[in-house]
Amino acid sequence: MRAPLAVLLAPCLVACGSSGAPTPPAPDLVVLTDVNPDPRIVEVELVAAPATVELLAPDKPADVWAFHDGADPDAAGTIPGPLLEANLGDQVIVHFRNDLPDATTIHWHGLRIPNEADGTPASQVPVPPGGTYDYEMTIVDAGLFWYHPHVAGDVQVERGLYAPVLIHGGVEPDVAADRVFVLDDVKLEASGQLSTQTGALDLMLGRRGNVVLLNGKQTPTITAAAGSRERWRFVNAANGRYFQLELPGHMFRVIGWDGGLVDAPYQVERVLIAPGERHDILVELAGADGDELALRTVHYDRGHDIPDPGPIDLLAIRLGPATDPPADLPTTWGDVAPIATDAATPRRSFFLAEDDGDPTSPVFTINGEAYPDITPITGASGAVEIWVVHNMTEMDHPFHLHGMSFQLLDADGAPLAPLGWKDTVNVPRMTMQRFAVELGGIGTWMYHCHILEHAERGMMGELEVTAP
Ligand SMILES: [Cu+2]
Repeated sequence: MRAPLAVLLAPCLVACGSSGAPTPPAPDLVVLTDVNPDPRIVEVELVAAPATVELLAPDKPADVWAFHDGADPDAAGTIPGPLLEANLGDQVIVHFRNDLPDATTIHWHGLRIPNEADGTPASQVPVPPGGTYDYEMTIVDAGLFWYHPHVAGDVQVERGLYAPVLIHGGVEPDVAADRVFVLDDVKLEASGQLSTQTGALDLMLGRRGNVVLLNGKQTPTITAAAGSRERWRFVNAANGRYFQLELPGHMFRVIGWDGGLVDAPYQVERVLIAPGERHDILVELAGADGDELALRTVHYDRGHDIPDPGPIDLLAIRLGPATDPPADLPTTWGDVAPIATDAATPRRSFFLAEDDGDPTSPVFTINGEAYPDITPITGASGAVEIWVVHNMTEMDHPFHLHGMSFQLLDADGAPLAPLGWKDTVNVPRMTMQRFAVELGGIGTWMYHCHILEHAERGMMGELEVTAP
């Protein structure tokens, strides 16, 4: 169970920096307008529509699909789409309008919300062109989440339909800035337009772009005070690319994962973020006024002999004059009680397989079935299960479960340290990952590989949660 709401509700409306002044959540992110004056209700109008953005260069526009703020008559579509920002405990109402030429839905990745708001073809009829749908939810988790379509996800997300969700609440460490970074890559023609070429390798590996983006920009620059502590929250919105982040000369203090803060932060030199995953980190920016640092992604071997392109810079950090050193870190973090399991806890096994006999149409399966020709699994709300995901293939697959979060277990079934909430876990090739999950709300929830080409070519299943 999570901590009681009263403990977690922090009076933090935009971002809690040490100065007390709101800090921008990220370079070039726009925030959805809350049209409801009630401080406990966030009510927004969201539109998906064709748009034009500049991804390659200012004079090379790309025709994309993008979200924009329907409450702002001057809003234009952006990549990423506008940030949805709320506080723990808020009621969120999203009035969605589809101005695309194709049907779509919005899935709120990682949020534990009612099934009818989950935004999949299993939970609603897709919204036709010109149609509308209202997503209503009460927020029970703080952290970074994201939203994207769940119809032809490989195509629609790649065209630009993805955006972050930031939920404030819980422990707030003293930081000079609290920033959201959405990572993606995109395949562009020399003209700047989105490539229409999807090759056999794209289908096999997940579509890989030739341009890497942070908040929709190639290597944007931020400024920060030398010696300051910043909080960086990352989401990987790419179809297939894995990001392995490093800031040379620095350590990252990981304080949270997909579903909120871990119970005990830990330090690493590199952070691996598979598609769909989030990481919440603290970094203390060492250097002097005038220095420039580079956050970059380095190669991660996820199988099938994908070549190493060398480090790719994601973000430039320009250091300004030093300010007062940050306050001490909190002594307590996420209040995460372990999901109790024992030898009698039911186990479910999932075998991930790929058939690339015909490389132009690879098929990906779970337990021998390719979506939509699958047999749903069923369980009762509140039941605790151990899921064992066996990756029988030559490449990694990030396994995502809708509507509920889980806790990673070791090979013997004991909770792994630190304790934290995950909704997407990378399962390296030819390995097995266990996790404990308490089945959530009643309804049909999807689980799938978050390499979207794999999900749309079979590696997806359905869990029907019934009344206890
Ligand atoms: Cu996969």
